Amino acid sequence: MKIDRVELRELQVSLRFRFETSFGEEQHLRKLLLVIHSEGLEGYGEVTAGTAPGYSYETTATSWTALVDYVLPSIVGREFATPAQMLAAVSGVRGHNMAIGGLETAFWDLQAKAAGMPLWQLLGGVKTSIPVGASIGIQKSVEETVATARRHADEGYRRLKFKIKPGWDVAPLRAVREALPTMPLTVDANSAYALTDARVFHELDELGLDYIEQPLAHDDLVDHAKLQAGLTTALCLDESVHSAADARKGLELDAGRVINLKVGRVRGHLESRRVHDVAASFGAPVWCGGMLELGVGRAHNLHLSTLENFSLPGDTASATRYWGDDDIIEERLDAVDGLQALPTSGPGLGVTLRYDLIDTLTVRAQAVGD
Ligand code: OSB
Ligand code: MG
Repeated sequence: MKIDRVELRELQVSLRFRFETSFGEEQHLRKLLLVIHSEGLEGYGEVTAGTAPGYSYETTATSWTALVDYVLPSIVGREFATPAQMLAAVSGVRGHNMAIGGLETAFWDLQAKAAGMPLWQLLGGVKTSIPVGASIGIQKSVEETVATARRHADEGYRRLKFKIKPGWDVAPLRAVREALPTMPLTVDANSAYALTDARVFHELDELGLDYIEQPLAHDDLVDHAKLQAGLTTALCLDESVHSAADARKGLELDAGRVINLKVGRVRGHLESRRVHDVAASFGAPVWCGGMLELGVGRAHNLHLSTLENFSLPGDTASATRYWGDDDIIEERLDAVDGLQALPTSGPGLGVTLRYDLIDTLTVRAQAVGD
């Protein structure tokens, strides 16, 4: 497929809630939408970087620069037969996986459209209905946490994940466990702890959590392995895994027993499939993480989640929960009884862009190519 032109748009959007994590608070966000034009077809991708460098070093602004200055000049005007070929053309760019992931996923959409098949089939998926959970930010009080937990359980979510930070961990989780004795529960520390905090994790170990997500440093595997050795609860790696090689090292070290797979963090669908396969070879489940995506990124997450070894509920919760009526696609990606269906408006990603709305959200736009 020849890449005729790539359009970038930076969008200003607001979440319906303030999302607090151990690394900060988010509500008013900048998001990057990417459209590849090729031979009369359009492929859609979304850059999953944060607005600020709290989760990782990548941001919407660094992604813009990486794409415009280094990635797109090696891509536009050229012809690629496969995502692997396209990735080879940018192999000289170290890091910036979320920026490149936005482009790579758009290329998959394009290829699926050219083949006239749904993206999930091209990816090799086998499921048609995706069980999802919800990721719940740090609340103002234990009572509020329990009330939020009950509300999400009543809405049908299949697993509830709670953000924790030092000083906000065991007490809220004990209260939620008491209120919801049989609900699958997890916690996500986003790297806020050190090995010297092991006591917290031994207390959490008593609560029957499905896993504890990324307790230690964002670039660590060795200390996670030390912590895992003393716990019954599985650790789940998020920030530490940027490639299938990282997944292999983490699982080989027993730094974790579950992987949160985020498409952008590993450079796109091709590497996601490799991470998925490595995890399967270790007998470790994966689940699809979220980065507060708009409809394009959310749809990519759902298509990827159809692969066999996505055996735990993902973070791809209902779009309406985040965006109300203001998602950028026509299709409503809302879970029913904790299950998300795949968007099916045509081949590929199966979504329709709401260009009128997108125009009002756009704060800068640039096209590369003709
Ligand atoms: O660590 O999984 C994370 C959101 C932004 C950055 C990192 C994370 C998250 C979430 C929310 O947990 C996932 C979602 O609801 O999209
Ligand atoms: Mg996480």
